[in-house]
Amino acid sequence: MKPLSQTWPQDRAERYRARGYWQGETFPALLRARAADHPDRTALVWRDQRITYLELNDQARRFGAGLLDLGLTPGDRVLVQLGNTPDFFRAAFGLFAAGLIPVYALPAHRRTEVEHLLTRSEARAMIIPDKADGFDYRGLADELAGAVPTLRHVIVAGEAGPTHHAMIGIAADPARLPADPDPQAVAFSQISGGSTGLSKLIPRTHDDYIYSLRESARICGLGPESVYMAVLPVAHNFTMSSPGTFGAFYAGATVVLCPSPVPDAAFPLIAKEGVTITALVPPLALLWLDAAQKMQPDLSSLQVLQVGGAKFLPESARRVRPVLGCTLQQVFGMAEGLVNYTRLDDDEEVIVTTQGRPISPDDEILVLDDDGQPVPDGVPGHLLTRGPYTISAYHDEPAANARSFEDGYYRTGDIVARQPSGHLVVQGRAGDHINRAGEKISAEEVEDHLLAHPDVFDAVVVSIPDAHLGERICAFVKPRDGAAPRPLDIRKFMRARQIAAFKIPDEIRLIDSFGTTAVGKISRRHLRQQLRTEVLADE
Ligand code: J2J
Repeated sequence: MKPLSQTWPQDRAERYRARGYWQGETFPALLRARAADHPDRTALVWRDQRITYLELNDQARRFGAGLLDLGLTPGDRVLVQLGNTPDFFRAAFGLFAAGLIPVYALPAHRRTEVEHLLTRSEARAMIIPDKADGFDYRGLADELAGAVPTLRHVIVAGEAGPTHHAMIGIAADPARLPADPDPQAVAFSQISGGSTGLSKLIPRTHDDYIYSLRESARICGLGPESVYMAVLPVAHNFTMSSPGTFGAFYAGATVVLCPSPVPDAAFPLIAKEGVTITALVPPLALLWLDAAQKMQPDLSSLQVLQVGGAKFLPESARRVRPVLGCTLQQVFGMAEGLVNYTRLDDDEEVIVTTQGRPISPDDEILVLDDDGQPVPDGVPGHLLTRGPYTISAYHDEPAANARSFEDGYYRTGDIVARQPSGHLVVQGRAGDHINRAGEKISAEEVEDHLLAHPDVFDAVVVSIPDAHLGERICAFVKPRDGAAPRPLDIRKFMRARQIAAFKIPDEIRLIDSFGTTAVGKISRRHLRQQLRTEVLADE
């Protein structure tokens, strides 16, 4: 098994320690400390359940010990594909306590993505729900059990079948848990949004991630009295760490798990639980703004609405304070590391027109032109960054690492303009991914699925600006000679390939040829740009 690691050059590591960023904290110690300091405080609220810090810590530790009893050993990877329920946190903190390494998948992922992540991480076990949103995760796990040689255990949060373990039955004496891990060791793997091909594994260490949580909690004003509501998937880096659920735990605050992002569910919960801060992607923020204008809900407890994951346009951003009565915080982050926030006391104009500035004084930011030369402030360029919580390599991806990292800097693929204050304004992407309501989708990956269709000769996938989603997926399909596939059938075909639903094109346009500049003679990137421009000219 290839170990997961993440390292920084010695001089930078020493600096980050000397400046107090890396304090040697670890996840098992963090939750244990909160449980010791304020055992009875509510850590999690879910439907009618309230779970204290003491209970969460105990349940997680017993579960972690039970996993070791199953035969898993520290360092083993465990895929976690759970939604916004307390089991996600029992699983994550149980794994931390046992020295096992969670690899987070999204609930929307299907066989293709899950198999890839299991294989890439050489996972020994996976933790899944029984059923959620009409999908039976157990059936998928059974299919994968034969396909992924390393996979030994399927653990079901809910009703388990004969070939699975029930999560509830896995428990043992925490005395058998190992000593706390090395703070420099990898705590878990996040996954990349993927601009080329399938997701890559992003190993994050205890020290680096906890630094970003601690500072995020401070920047977002979290304290023990704060109530953070998780609306977006909890496995997403934004919801986990900016400051997210883990940042809330860091601050000893309460996390409320919202069963659905729609205003009918979320607004009453905000009032009932006194939610002080929550986080949305732009399309949801727009939905909430419109609903709040109609419904006049009681949102008086809400102090901060964070919006991030995709660009929130100033016209929409401007509506947040008057309509919701709270401060907007724009968040521009990435699972690879760097996170930017507008500060709560920034001028309103800065809050509505920028995507914030970095967490750390040691986040090094480069904005470069196409030739790699720095551009002056205010001029858009490619954003590169390195710092105390930004990775310098994906797990076991030599080709992608050569493309994405240079001299310790991560090439974010984002085009930004920096203001003299250090605030960044996101202008777009250099690469070919589609940011559909905050979900990042690789054009190449969707094209590959389309090309597998027997009637498809070639396919080019582009992002099109969309009033609701921010961007939508538009696929140009050139059929094989004599074939006339219907868009409906192409969609059905893609669904049958068991991929996350958010990757199915919103629009499929059949096309006779890709113009005079034949495919193969110019780069696909260029072709995508050309087609995108044509669509925009039509609209
Ligand atoms: C424009 N583009 C944005 C923003 C992310 C906090 C918040 C978000 C993420 C996230 C995260 C954007 N405006 N406000 O991990 O901790 C686009 C950029 C970026 C990519 C990263 C966090 N906020 N983006 O979205 O790994 O293109 O992380 O490079 O999913 O989302 O996506 P992801």
